[in-house]
Amino acid sequence: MKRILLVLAIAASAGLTACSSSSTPAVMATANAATTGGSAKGDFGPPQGEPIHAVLTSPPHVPPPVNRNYPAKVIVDLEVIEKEMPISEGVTYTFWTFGGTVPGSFIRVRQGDTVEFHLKNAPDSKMPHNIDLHGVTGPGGGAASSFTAPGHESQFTFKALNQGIYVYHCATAPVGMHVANGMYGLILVEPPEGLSKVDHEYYVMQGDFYTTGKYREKGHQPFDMEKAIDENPTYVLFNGAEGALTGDKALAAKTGETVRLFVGNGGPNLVSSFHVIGEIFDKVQPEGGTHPQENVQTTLIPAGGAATVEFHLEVPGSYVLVDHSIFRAFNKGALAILKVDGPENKAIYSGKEVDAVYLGDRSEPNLKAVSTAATAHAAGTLTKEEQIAAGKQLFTGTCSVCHQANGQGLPSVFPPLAKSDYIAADPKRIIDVVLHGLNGKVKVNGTEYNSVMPPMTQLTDDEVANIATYVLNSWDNPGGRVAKEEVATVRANPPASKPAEH
Ligand code: HEC
Ligand SMILES: [Cu+2]
Repeated sequence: MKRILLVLAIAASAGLTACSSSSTPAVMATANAATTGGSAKGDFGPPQGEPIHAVLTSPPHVPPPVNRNYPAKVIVDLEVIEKEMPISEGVTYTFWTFGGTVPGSFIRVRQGDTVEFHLKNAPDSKMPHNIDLHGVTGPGGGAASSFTAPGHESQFTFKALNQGIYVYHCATAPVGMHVANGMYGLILVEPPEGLSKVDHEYYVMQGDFYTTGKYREKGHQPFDMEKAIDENPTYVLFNGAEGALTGDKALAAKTGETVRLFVGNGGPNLVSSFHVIGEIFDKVQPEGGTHPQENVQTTLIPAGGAATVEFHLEVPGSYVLVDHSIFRAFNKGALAILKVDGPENKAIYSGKEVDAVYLGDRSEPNLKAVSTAATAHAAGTLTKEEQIAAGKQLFTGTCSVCHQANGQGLPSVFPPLAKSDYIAADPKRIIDVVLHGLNGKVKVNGTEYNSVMPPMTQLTDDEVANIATYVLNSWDNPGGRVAKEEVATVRANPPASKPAEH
């Protein structure tokens, strides 16, 4: 792989290109400063040939290489669409998007191209919008020339002087709010000789989101300006939704292949410590710059910045993309999966998949039952069976790590929930245990435990209610039901019983 890169680099520096197009004269970086107002950088002269309409792609897809050896006029048509979409299972948010997705459509041009940019704002939009592309040389990066009211279109033209991977975003006041609602994406300006060939290119972009409700609080969630100003996100996500890149939407590759990720960070606030668990980046272009760094574990991606990372796959399995500010990964959603198929390679790694105990409900996301229960609750038709089904899914992500999927616990470490006489003695105390934790001596089924269960205040009221109902109706426990409202009452009160026997 390294050798191929080297050969390409030599070919490029010798002015050769791998392109097949031979009819049009290649104009390399020879324009003189006088004709370009002082900057010869990337100005390869006027556009040649017929104008080209840029291929735009939705994440995680990347348009094909431009495969061109001359500067062209490239027309980009991008529409701003405000729309409600899921941000997590059973949770919706009104996103403001470039092209209907978060992040927005991926744009790919060649250094030296003249880009004629058309920004449309959908007629049913409520807000005006504009675009600031970090790959533009000129005040505002296009923002001032692209302010567009609902139902209107604006147009401006720029020359892509610098190669690199650049963020674009809306810059309409209040800027933070437009960005927080998902208004960002990436534009790749290829070097004249193109990028080295890889087997897969993917588009991944992190963003932080601020909702009035808690993480995974069901229903439609409005934007919370105060949380945004405090830089205290409810969600930190790759590609705009929890689960956007897990399960059957995971990124895919095979062993023996090379992968290039264009990783952006829209912010608005957080800096990403981007890491792929179980991989080492062979090559990173930090901050989207030209000079690569090699053999990198974690790369910092600033808000409003991007990086290109490349790696080669040796061992099959699930590789987890995270923001290594790790609470964001496990408690705010900043987690994606690259699924690699192929034969085991025991000489490099002995094997075993990343398992559910580690990834919780994210390894095989199947939280349908949870949103079904939430919808039923809102409609006032929630049944015990729906609560049990939802609780079972949630138990996998939260309680099974310690108490085990079968409720048996681990001898002398984690007490059993199965046929627990501690639960039977007072079924509703389960709410208190989950919300406030438990420590000190407890006796369960004749065995004494003296350990600590941390409080799980991050769970929403309906999550606690459903988990408790599931536990009460499983493994010979006494049955019964816990309502969301009962959980709210316990949460509002200080630890009800620091029981005397502890
Ligand atoms: C990090 C490990 C851990 C997790 C996760 C955990 N527990 Fe516990 N749990 C414990 C420990 C340890 C105890 C015993 C505490 C003590 O010794 O005072 C306990 C005790 C309990 C008890 C009372 C004793 C019994 O066995 O009946 C209940 C009920 C319980 N947990 C329910 C839950 C539920 C429901 C969840 C998921 C929301 C959960 N726990 C998650 C570690 C955990
Ligand atoms: Cu906007």
